[in-house]
Amino acid sequence: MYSDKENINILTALLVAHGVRHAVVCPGSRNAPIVHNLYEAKDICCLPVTDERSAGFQALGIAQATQQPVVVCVTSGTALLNLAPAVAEAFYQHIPMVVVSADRPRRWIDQLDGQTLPQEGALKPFVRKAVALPAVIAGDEERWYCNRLVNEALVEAGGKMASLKAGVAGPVHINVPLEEPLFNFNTPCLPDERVIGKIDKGVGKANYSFLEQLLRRAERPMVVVGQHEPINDGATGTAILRTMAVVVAERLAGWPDAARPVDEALTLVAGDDDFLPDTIFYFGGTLVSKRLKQFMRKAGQNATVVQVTPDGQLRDVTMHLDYLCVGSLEGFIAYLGREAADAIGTSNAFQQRWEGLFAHVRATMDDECPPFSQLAVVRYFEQQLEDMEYPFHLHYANSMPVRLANSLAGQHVWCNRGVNGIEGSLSTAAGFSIAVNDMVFCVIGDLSFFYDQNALWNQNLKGNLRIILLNNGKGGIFNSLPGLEQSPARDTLVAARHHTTAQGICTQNDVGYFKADNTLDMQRGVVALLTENRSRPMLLEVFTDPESDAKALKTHFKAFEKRP
Ligand SMILES: Cc1ncc(C[n+]2csc(CCOP(=O)(O)OP(=O)(O)O)c2C)c(N)n1
Ligand SMILES: [Mg+2]
Repeated sequence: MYSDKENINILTALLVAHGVRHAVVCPGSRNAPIVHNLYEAKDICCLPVTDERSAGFQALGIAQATQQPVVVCVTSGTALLNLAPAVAEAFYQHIPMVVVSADRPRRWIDQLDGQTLPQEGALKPFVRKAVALPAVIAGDEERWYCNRLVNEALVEAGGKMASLKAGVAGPVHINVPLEEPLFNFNTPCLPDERVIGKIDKGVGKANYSFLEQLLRRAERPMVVVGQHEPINDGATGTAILRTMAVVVAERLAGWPDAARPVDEALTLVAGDDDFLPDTIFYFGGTLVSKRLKQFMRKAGQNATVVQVTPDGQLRDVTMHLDYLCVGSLEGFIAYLGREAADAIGTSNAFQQRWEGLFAHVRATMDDECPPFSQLAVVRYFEQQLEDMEYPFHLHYANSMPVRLANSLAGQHVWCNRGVNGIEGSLSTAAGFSIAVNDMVFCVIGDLSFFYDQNALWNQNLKGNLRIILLNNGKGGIFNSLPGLEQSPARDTLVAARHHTTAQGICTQNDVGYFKADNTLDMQRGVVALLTENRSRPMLLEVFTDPESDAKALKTHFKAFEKRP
């Protein structure tokens, strides 16, 4: 029988799954339930050592000899600190040692309780990863969190799949706070835990051949690309990937194909399992679309999910990650171009289904005729851009602008999507425009613009910076949060409603200023912005009504609620 503590059972199941076969255990009451579980797990051989300092070095020796990750399990308090010398040694020798420390619940730290000191991060400089598990698992999301933390630590230690070589292995620390009662052992078996494997067989080819095999084996493969710089090279590899998998890429992804408006497509296929992939390859950074993340989470339940990152950092966006593969999209494209030319033209029914879907979305959007709103401005601007023959770069600010870009932009879009702040979008576009001679367009909302107006206080700005200010007099995004309309504070305090215009700011900073509050003036303004020759920046301020903005967007998505 195992402990009744869920966090300990998740930990034990994953230690076994990640290849731990030896545990050096030190005496204590708080860690006794963990030691009990290690004893019960028949795959793990336990070795008792009282002196924790020595226990750490004995674990080091076992790991050296077996080339497997070894656990050293201690109780709370100074017991943990006594492991520091061995952990430091393991760090510089790249030895996979897994420190498991029992702890009191957080609320008892620094309250003069017995054998208690701040344990989280106590070994920080000398471990590859330190995690603190939840004390109590309350619900599915916390269960996922606990599983993910243990996987993260064991992947970093260099457990299952990772080759134990310099740079990819080393000590990690898992701190386990435990609530009393500690000693109930009535759980008959360990849970069946999701195991994340790390594919890191050295730079390049080996990792990519793993991806290629998975891609060829999949019946319904989907490549999802998050934020990524424009992909300009590797036309052959791109073409191969396109025929081997459905590629779902937002406009921030730099994927070189025609628009594939993902929110619209996913609205259309909601609930239709024929569109679910059996394998998901996730490249790049953040995703804008909440629908896409939810879709990946649903699909991930029954799909193999691989995340490919250059830095080997695990980000469990889908909540169902199976493999973390070290590599890059450019690297994989180049690899496919060299090694997988035979795959060209192999698109299957699943891909054709998705291609048909995107074609339908594009056709529906072409026929759309939105009323005057932010949506109509961005739509018109993007349509006019298609006819421009000069090179340009698109910056969209956070909030509604980047969401509109996701639906309507024809090209790669830059956006501060690392943390989604509204404070620096204009400054980023301004800096970009100083560094290039191409045209740089920045589409930005009013709060983001007025927040960052100092970006225009810069003598080095040139005529290549062109700004469309979508002024709806507040944070319009707060109109789209269901339930918030019940609060009388929504408009004035949450959405910061105001009546400011940018005219004075433009005059003060020698920025050309145009304004529009109707379709005709907006269209004239956009054309001027795209075509006028100027030595200083230009700005078009378009005034819209936030209610009309929200309504236009609602109507837009309504068209995708029913399949043809
Ligand atoms: C630095 C920072 N502060 C606050 C927020 C929260 N926030 C997200 S969107 C938003 C409103 C943005 O309004 P606006 O730029 O006018 O765009 P709109 O929603 O009207 O399209 C705010 C305040 C944030 N993302 N970053
Ligand atoms: Mg606004």
